[in-house]
Amino acid sequence: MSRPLVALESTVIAHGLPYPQNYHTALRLEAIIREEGAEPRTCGFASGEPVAGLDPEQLVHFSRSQDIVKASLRDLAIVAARRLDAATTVATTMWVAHHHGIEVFVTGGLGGVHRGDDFDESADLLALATIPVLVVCAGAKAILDLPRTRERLETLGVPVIGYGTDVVPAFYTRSTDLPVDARCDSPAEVAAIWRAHRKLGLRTGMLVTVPVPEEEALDETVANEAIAAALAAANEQGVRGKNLTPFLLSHIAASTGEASLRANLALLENNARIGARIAVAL
Ligand code: PSU
Ligand code: MN
Repeated sequence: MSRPLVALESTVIAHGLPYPQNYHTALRLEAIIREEGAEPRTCGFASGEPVAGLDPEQLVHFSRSQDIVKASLRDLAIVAARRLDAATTVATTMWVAHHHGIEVFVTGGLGGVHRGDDFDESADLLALATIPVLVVCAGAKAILDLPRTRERLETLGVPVIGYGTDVVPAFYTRSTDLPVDARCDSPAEVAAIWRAHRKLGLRTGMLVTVPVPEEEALDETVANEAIAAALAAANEQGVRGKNLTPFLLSHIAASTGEASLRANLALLENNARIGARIAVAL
């Protein structure tokens, strides 16, 4: 019997983490998924073609090159027509995964509604509303407006599952006061809800949120201060649009040093393990 497939994104590699940690992380996540009995498929666009399963050479290229485009949904046609190399976000990794018949996708943090600007809303939410893929993440990134992001997911009909938690985690930290729609404590429970979702013919994605491992979670005060400083810097320098998320993440990485990087790596590895187990349970 062939092993179940698990998709991974490439924006976190090309634009979300520094070199060389990004490359090592890409390989580590793939290894964890194999350990759990599934097959990893890191997604991206190579010379304008959608790829589910970048090879090690391509992963080096995506980790080191400064010329990798960050591609969300609105960029795909341009990337394809111009034959560009492009890293896929949550939104476009869902698209590539679905295109290749992959149902489970593991990532770190979801995009959502940015703070102070209700119109800057990630296409990750549109993708969740329209592409039937199960996305395992550590919540929406804490740099966002989490209550508004939670409301949008509800409006769009996206089930939000808490894996071992009753509240939505906040990426660097383990909790918020925002409730999940259902708590699951095993891969089998998640698999049962996803199968029901598909059987009902629902066309939306589903979110499985997993808190960052306790030992590596960022102190809440440290996280909030780093986020406030990053938002102030972005405002001052007029950073907007697709550059905003990478700018905020690298500002936080620089101001908290190792701590936020450690949290980021720990939650990615944990999500890979749980995502693979869910794929196996399916
Ligand atoms: N979370 C991270 N690192 C990242 C991202 C999220 O910790 O690099 C990326 C994901 O690929 C996500 C994207 O889909 O940021 C959202 O960007 P935007 O807000 O521009 O849609
Ligand atoms: Mn945006």
